[in-house]
Amino acid sequence: MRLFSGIQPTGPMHIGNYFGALKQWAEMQDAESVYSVVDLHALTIDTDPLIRREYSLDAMASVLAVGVDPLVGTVFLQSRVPYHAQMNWLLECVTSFGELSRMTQFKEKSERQTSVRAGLFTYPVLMASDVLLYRSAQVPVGEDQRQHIELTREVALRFNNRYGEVFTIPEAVLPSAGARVMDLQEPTRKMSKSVSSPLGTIYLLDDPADVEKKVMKAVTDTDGDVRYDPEAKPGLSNLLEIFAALAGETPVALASRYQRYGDLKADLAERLNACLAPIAQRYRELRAEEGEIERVINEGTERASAIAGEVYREAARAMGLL
Ligand code: ATP
Ligand code: LTN
Repeated sequence: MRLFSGIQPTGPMHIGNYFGALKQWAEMQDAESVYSVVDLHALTIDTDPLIRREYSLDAMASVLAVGVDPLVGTVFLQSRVPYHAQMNWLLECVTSFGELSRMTQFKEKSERQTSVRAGLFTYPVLMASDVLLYRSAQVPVGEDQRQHIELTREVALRFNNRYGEVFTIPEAVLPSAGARVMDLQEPTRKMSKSVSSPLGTIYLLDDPADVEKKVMKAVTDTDGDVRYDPEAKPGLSNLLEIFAALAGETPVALASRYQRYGDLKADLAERLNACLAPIAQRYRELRAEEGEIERVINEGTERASAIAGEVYREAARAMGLL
């Protein structure tokens, strides 16, 4: 079954990206999976062009380091396949201003910026274009992207009704644990690449000592009862949720095995470090191999373009473009 997902090269990857998305990318990959570092999306945020280039290479290396294999499926850089920007325009003309105004991520992100780029407002349409260009049936993402996938479905249905059956209607696939990893210092806010929270964010490339420090200092509460209760105990429940994503157990089952926050935190730090060590090692190897990432990008561009070109032409023709 065709899968598509994308990740923005907006900075170093964190464990929210891993448990919410990248881990599933690796687990679900097959000959039909298409994964992209969506560098056009990252243009919605102000970044120095030289740093932007590095972020794209870093993001590619992170995707490969978690186990996504370009020999199995397709891995590519969005800006190398021009059909994404072209399809974006077609679909902007199938999406309403009102629909985009309801996107909660836009509301949150635009509040944090002084000058809001028009691209930040229309970006869900580019995301819909990404997914629909590959006729993807499933889209592995974290919880924060659920609303964008819902919009993608509505746009695809509207297009199909108006112009003929061109698109597959996709669905979001969320992990059972870790779909919304929260910031360790501010557990009511999601862990994020674009908000600076050095102690609250665990990066895939953090030193083991830093991971341990961040987990041990994670904000919890003072009632001392180890219990999974995201409403009343957001900090502790977030740690249990991360632990559950690592251990393949439920947060409730894990909670029942601990009496003290300190013991839970120590075990969690150890498990996290065991999970992250091979990822960091593979990442460093890839970043040191000059040319390897460029080879993957070139190969991926060809494979992605072959699929996307065909679907783009079909959509354009259906809308009446000659
Ligand atoms: P930003 O904070 O700049 O929006 P981000 O950290 O959300 O960036 P993206 O590139 O936008 O990263 O997201 C890539 C994938 O990671 C998406 O599928 C998204 O749902 C998932 N993801 C991001 N943050 C989290 C999180 N805290 N918990 C679970 N999944 C997450
Ligand atoms: N908008 C997403 C990244 C993204 C994506 C996609 C995810 C862009 N295109 C297509 C899934 C499918 C984000 O900000 N996390």
